[in-house]
Amino acid sequence: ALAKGINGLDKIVLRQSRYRSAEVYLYGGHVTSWKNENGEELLYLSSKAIFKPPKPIRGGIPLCFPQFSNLGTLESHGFARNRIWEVDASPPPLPTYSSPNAFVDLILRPTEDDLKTWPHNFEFRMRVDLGSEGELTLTSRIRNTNADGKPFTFTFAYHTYFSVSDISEVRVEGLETLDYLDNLKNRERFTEQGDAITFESEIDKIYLSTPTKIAILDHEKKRTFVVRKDGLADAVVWNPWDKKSKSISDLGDEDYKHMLCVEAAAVERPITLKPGEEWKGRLELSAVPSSYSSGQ
Ligand code: TA6
Repeated sequence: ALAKGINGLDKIVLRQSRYRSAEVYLYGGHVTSWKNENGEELLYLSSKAIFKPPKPIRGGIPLCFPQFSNLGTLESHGFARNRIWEVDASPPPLPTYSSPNAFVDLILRPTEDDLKTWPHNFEFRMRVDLGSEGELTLTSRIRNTNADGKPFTFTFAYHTYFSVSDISEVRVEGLETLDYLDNLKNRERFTEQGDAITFESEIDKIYLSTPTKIAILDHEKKRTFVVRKDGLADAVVWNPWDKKSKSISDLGDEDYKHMLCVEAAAVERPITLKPGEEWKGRLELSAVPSSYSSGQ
């Protein structure tokens, strides 16, 4: 059901139990909240977030499409995150869903103006599903609906902001020994050495062809986020740290201590779709007590 969110923007509240819930704004098709059975917020959302088009919402899960980052002709991270999406009343069936009340199907089609800057017709459908164990699944399906016979190419990311208690106590497992492009060094390619990733300064790396499972261990909270992804080869890890944070007006100066972006993405090898073709990219997030998190 639709509800009114901040600044009167429409949002959908998904609920599995009294506290277990998620919220999705039609503005951006943007997940802004994901709460566990104790009512604890699992996503970071900036207290300075501006819920006003055309500024994308800072935090939650921004959708980067049809261009990840600012490498390309479009605005940074593309336009999907600052368009008003619609509820998709008759979505094509997906194989499984967890509960009739706890999912929503959204759709984005290009506006006339979008077609001027990115001249491709598409249908971007996304299902947001809150499972009975509190897992949050986002399934995106992007179809080329060009009538002119032309293929199109895009990059993509679920730019998820996780809430963490203290960034210097956090480690990420599943990316060690992988190649990455370092966004702080002109996207030069390096190989990650040794152990799990820990954080003591600004990081902005695109890990290439990663395993489908990545874990974020929050030592202080004794919580592990498990990220599972499908159709998205890469994973971006971003934390702006103190100096960069000060240049981001809708991010609190100290907020970098309590957030970490781990983003399921398709960046190194852009996706190309011919007319009629569809791409699917799936993200599944779960949050479990740390003691249960080891193993695959
Ligand atoms: O995913 C990392 C990144 O591309 C960084 O380079 C950083 O700029 C961040 O996203 C936030 O971008 P935004 O356009 O939302 O300010």
